Amino acid sequence: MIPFRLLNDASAAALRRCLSAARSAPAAAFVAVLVAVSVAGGIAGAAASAGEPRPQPVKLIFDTDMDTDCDDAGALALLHALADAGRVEILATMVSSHYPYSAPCVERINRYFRRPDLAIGVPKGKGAPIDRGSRYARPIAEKFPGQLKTNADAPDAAQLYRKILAAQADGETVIVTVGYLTNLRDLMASGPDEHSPLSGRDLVRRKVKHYVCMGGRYPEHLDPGVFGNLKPDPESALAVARDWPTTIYFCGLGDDVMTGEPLRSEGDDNPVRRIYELYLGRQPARPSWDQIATLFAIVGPEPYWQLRREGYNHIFPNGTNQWRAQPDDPRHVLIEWKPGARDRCRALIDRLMTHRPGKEVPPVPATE
Ligand SMILES: [Ca+2]
Repeated sequence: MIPFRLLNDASAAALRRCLSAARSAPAAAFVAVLVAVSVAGGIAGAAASAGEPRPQPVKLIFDTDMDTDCDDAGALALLHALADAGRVEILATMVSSHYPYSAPCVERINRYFRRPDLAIGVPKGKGAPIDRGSRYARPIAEKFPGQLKTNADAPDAAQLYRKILAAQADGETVIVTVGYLTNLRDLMASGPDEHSPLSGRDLVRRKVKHYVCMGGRYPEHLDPGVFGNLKPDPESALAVARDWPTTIYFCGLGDDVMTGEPLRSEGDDNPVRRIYELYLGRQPARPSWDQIATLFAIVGPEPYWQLRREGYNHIFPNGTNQWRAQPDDPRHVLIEWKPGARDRCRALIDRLMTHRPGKEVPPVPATE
């Protein structure tokens, strides 16, 4: 609640100044004290009557695979809803997949939500295998209008990260990955260029507030089958977990948070509805891994989550993982549910996923 605290501190300081003035000029200052008290009370009252103080929008880079699962599309819809609510400024919607229609699919969703020009970068080097496929990305790219024909039309993600981060104030940008960690590995490995004299890692250290990683399961995930976000490109996952210079919030929640059913009553012009249809077939809903990480990146832990700070996320060479109590790595933080929060969070995700561009956004908890 930083803005609220600042407001109260500022009001208290104004009040102290008036009280001090009152000792030397009692009559005029008495009026000033009354004004100060009523202004302070009035602003605080307005904030309280609105339910919560209005936080500053989070400056966010969203990074998605947008290929094998449909929850990426749900997360991108939720992101646009929160941008329409003034809670987030979307700096870019990066793509970590080599599947050729993933970037066009992201662009089509951005266009539906009236942000057709959002920056999109894709990995140009090594990463997850290209043959992971997608049930929906190509049909969406072909049915809905847009500029990108394939990923080849989009620029290099690491370079785009550098350009965007260099232009931001220090320590303000939040990154969330709901796909592979390929672009972040490439960003950290990048060198000085026309955007910044800093190495990629130093640029991240200076500009990135923290990073939210949807990846792995907790306390452990030892199934070697290649699915999820860490195993398709384990080298990148290992490099980022080891070398990332700011806090990483790891999130593996979502298995039992089924969402997407209300999308069925959305119109044909909604690509997110179509993606869920193409992915799910006759299934009614899908887990919400990517939406949860994205929501956390924007609203912070309150009111749904608590943080486990001790320990670290041990990632094995094949991308499987295990949260270990020792040694403690102060950069690694695990996101866990607060008791009873899951159903309320699920309802909010469904409401945000069915947001229509230009329409009012349902109430969202204040940023911690
Ligand atoms: Ca994903």
